[in-house]
Parts: sequence; C-alpha cells; structure tokens
Amino acid sequence: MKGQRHIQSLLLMCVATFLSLHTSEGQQLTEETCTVQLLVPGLKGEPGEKGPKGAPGRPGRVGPVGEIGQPGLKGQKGIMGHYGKVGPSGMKGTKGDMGDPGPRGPDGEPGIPCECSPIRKMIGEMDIIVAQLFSELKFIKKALPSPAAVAGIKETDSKVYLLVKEEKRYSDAERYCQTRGGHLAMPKDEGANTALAGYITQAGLNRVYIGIHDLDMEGVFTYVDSSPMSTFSKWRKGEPNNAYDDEDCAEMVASGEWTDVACHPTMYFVCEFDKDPV
Ligand SMILES: [Ca+2]
Ligand SMILES: [Ca+2]
Repeated sequence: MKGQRHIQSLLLMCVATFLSLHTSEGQQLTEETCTVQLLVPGLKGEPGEKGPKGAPGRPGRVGPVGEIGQPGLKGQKGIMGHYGKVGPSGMKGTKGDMGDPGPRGPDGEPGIPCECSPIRKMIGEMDIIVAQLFSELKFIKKALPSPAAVAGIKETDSKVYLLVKEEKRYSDAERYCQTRGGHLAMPKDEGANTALAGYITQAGLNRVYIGIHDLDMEGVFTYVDSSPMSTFSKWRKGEPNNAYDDEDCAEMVASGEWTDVACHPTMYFVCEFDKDPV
C-alpha cells in the first residue's frame, strides 16, 4: 500500500511537469524527465528495531454465561444478628404472695342517724337476760354434783332415765318416750330398780308409770319392749292382783315396789334411753 501510494505521487508529479513543459519548451524534454521518475521501488530494507510497547487494546465482548458451579464448603458461623420482633404474650402465671397491707384509707362519710332505739332497747334487755342466765348456770354447775342433775335426768352405767312430769295415760306415756328414742322405764335388775326408786323419791313423787304390762295376755307380764320378765321382779306383796279385772299396766311407788294398775288413768312416768357405747 505504502509503495503504491508512492508511485501514484510520482505519476502525478510527472503529469504536472509534462503539462508545464508542454506549454513552454517542447515535447523531447518532457519524455526524458518522466522516464527517470517511473522506476520500480527499491530493495527491502533491514527490519527496524522493535518499537515501544503499544497502548492496551479495547476490552473484548462479554462472553457467554458459564455453568453453575459446585456448592462450596460450609462457612464459619457468623456473628450474632439483630434482635427479632417482640413475640406474643405468654400464659398467665400463678398468683403471687399477698403483699403488705396498704396505708389506712380516709375516714368515711358520717352515717345517717337510725331510728332504732326500740331495737337497741331490746338488745340491751337481752344482754341483761343472757348475763343472768350465765350467772345462774355458773351457780348450778358449782352447786350440783353432775351435769345429769343439771339436765334433770338420772344416769346409770348403761341407761339414762328421764322423769316426765306430765300426766299421761300408759299408752300415751310410752308413745312420748318412743318419740324420743326410748321406752317407759324397764327395771330388769336390782340396781336399775334402786336407781329408779331413788329418782322418784328425790322428786317427791309417790308413783309413776313404768314399762310393764300384761296387755297381750292376762296374767303374763312382760316389758313394754316385749322382752319377757325372766328372773327379776319387784311386785309388792299381794300384787299383781288385776283388781276389778282392769289392771293391765304397772307403776312403781316410792319404795321401788311394783303394783298392777289400770292403764287409763293419767300420771307421771319415767322414760329410759340406752346410752351410746363409748
Ligand atoms: Ca291384768
Ligand atoms: Ca293391782
């Protein structure tokens, strides 16, 4: 390229020279000048010294996407991250211990005057009665030998006797005792009979109904609980005599002896109750 361009420049110089000579001096001179100028290029010279390093070229085009690589080894544990959001509320806890008492509150409003003088008077009277009863009870406890005496009853080892100062027929008297869980008194040995006799005497009485009768079969006395009269009896001399053919019940007199009597007259009586086994 470089050589061709050199030849072209030489040709242009020849043409220009020809045109200028053609107008002033003649054709012969013109031919001589061009012949010298149209020779071939010279021999190739020796290679020059290596030039300086050129400037870096422009970056190439972006290459295709490469294949997915193999997973790498697990890295080391990172540093602690930021705190997360606050979680939902937990379950209600157990009740704690009671706290110290608080300070005293302010005084309340004054109350409305009540019209309760009658009630106050009644309460005052009751207070007096209670005090009197308390005083009497204290005296009785001190004066009497046993609680049984206070209650108006008499006790033996196995029985509790209650003298009832209400006049009743035999059947009503027995019903009264049964209603309270007992029977008319049934002395079945000398000890029980003596205790009953003492009870009657102490009360200043002459006779009471006891739980003995021959209502089921004339002449055959049994206890009111239907138990038979086997070994013990305390009939007064000449009794039972079934006087007027109308004596099917029994009473105890102050001496402790028994007599058969009619069942319909009313008189005091003694109930007996079994003691609860201790
Ligand atoms: Ca009889
Ligand atoms: Ca009789």
